[in-house]
Amino acid sequence: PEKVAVYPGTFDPLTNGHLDVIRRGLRLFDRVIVGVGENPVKRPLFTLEERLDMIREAVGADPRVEVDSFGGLLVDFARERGAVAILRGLRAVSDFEYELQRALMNRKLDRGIETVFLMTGFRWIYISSTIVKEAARFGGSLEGLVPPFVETRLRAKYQGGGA
Ligand code: COD
Repeated sequence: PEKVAVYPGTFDPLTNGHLDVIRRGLRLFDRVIVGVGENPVKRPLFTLEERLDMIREAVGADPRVEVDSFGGLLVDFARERGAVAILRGLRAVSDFEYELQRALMNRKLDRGIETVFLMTGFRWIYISSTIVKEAARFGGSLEGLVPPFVETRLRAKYQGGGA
C-alpha cells in the first residue's frame, strides 16, 4: 500500500531548507502532505493563506505533494490522512532537544505514528524562517536561501510597514 508522510510546520515563510526536507521525504514515501499547523508560541508574520500559497507555488504541480492546513493535534491530522510517519528536519544538535520532546509527546498521543528525522542538506544547515526574516527586515539579500517569490513577499511585508 501507499506510504504517506506528513511534514508539519509553521513555514513562516517556507525556505529552501524546508524544500530540501520535502525532496528527501519523497525518496522514502509515495506521498508527502505538507501540513501548516499552529505553533502556540509563534506569532507568524504571514497569514495562513499566504503561507499555504507560497508552499503551493514552490512545490508546483507535483502530484505527490499536497499542501494543507490543520488545527488541533498533529497526530489527529496525520491519522485522518492515513499517514504512517511525521517528517521533521534536523539541522544542528540544537534542534535535537526540541524535536525529541515533540516526537515523544506525539508518540504518547498516538502510538501508531513514527517520527522520521531527515538531515538537511549541508547548504541549508544555518537557515531558519527566523533568520531569513531578520535578514529581510534589515534589507539583506536572501538569494539562494528561499525561492525568489518568497523573497519578494518578504520585502513587500517589511516595506509595507507590516512589522
Ligand atoms: N533544513 C532542514 N529542516 C529545516 C530547516 C532547514 N534549513 N529549517 C527548518 N527545518 C525543519 C524544522 O526542523 C522542522 O522539522 C520543520 O522544518 C518545520 O519547521 P517550522 O519551524 O516551520 O515548524 P515548527 O517547529 O514551528 O512546527 C510546529 C508544529 C506546527 C508542527 C507544532 O507546533 C504542532 O504540531 N502543532 C499542532 C499541535 C500539536 O499537535 N502539538 C504537538 C503535540 S503537543
